[in-house]
Amino acid sequence: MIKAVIFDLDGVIVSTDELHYQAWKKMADAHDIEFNHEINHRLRGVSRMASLEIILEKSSKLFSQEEKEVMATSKNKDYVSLLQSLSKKDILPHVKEVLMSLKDKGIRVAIGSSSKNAKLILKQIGLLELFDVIADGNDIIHSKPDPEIFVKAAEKLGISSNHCAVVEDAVAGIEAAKACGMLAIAIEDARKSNLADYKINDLRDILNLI
Ligand code: B16
Ligand code: MG
Repeated sequence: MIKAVIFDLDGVIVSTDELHYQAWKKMADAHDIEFNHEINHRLRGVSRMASLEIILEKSSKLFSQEEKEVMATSKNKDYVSLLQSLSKKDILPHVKEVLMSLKDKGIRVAIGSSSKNAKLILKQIGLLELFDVIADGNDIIHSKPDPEIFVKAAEKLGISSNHCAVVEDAVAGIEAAKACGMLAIAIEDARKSNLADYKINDLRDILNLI
């Protein structure tokens, strides 16, 4: 029996893909590193430092850990300033009605996001207060596909993993959910995953599954 649904943030609740792209692009251009939307797509659900490593695959130059920290910090500074433009209108379709319906059924709702900016993003789109629990990039050491983020969310909820469902748009997120025994619901890109328990086209489909 499912008692809680843990939502990934970026790609499920709101799309910040293009803002990540613009901020990484500025950093990559400054270092003459090739970066495009295709590479940006590989960064979905991947932590900030792991994203940087993917971008640096295109660079022939080797960077020290210190230089990498500077690059990631500068990208994040630009990304955070771009986040100021986010508002309610950026909430993805049917998010609010699904959250309200789940809450009406007595099912608790949580966020399990790799982003260290998750709370800022939720505040910008006016959904911060709606979630019972938020587990984000600040709570973990290992990012998806490691299950740590969802284990943390379940701990914060006080609900055991086998009573939790995860909604994810990234294949790595589905792997993470299955690695800790949760029900894995895939939307968008995550539908490619063979591990998903359910593949949905519309967020409202969750209401027929739970
Ligand atoms: P930050 P999610 C992820 O969010 C994004 O999909 C990914 O592109 C980003 O690199 C990661 O958060 C870290 O974000 O730099 O803000 O800490 O999909 O797990 O909600
Ligand atoms: Mg995502």
